[in-house]
Amino acid sequence: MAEDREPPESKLTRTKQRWAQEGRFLTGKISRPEEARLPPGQHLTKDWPVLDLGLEPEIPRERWRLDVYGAVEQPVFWDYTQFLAQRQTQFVSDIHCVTTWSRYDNQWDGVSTRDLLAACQPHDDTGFVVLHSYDGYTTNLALEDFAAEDALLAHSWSGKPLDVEHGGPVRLVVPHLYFWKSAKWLQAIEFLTHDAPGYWEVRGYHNRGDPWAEQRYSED
Ligand SMILES: Nc1nc2c(c(=O)[nH]1)N[C@H]1C(S)=C(S)[C@@H](COP(=O)(O)O)O[C@H]1N2
Ligand SMILES: [Mo]
Repeated sequence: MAEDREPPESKLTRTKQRWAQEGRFLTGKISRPEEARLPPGQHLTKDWPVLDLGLEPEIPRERWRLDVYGAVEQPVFWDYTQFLAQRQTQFVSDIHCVTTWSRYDNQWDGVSTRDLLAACQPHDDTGFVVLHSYDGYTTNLALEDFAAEDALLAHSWSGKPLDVEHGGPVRLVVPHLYFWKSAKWLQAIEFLTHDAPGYWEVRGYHNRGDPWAEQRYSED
């Protein structure tokens, strides 16, 4: 099981909490993926900003482990070699960060979440997933969002192993939700029958985070 140590509150954490309270960046517009590629309130960037709590844990690939546990028939515990031995999938997708930058056409390689689900076989009453990271970060997803067709546990970007600053050895990528749902430095995946809000979700950010509906912040 992943340890639930709380990461420290940084200046960034306090600033982003304040944005949630103020409703910063909300446009009040609704846009649909069919109509426009760029969600409301977002702007395009060509570079790839680094956003995290500032801890950036360095996990050597030979010491990395993925622990999949909870409401599943077959708990999974893979080292990096076992992870790479799973069926490999490639997707090209867009990134939408809640701080308003978006980046198009990111090429990811890794294990699709659907292949992971086939391996661990969640129980019928499982509805939620919590991602636990090596920096103490957590984020929650509904099982159906985790199981999206283009979601994957990525080890490479643009054909190269993922840099530490972007979450290597392995990060989650869930392209249809704001990027805070895409946990970097993935350590464990916990399957639950009840929802359990994560780091940003308990600090004023939306529980689901759909960029097309501009679900930046929680309602209350
Ligand atoms: N483990 C971990 N994952 C994380 C974060 C974090 O602080 N720790 N930050 C999230 C946020 S808020 C964003 S916008 C993206 C940023 O990913 P990037 O640095 O690769 O652009 O990672 C997400 N995943
Ligand atoms: Mo973010």
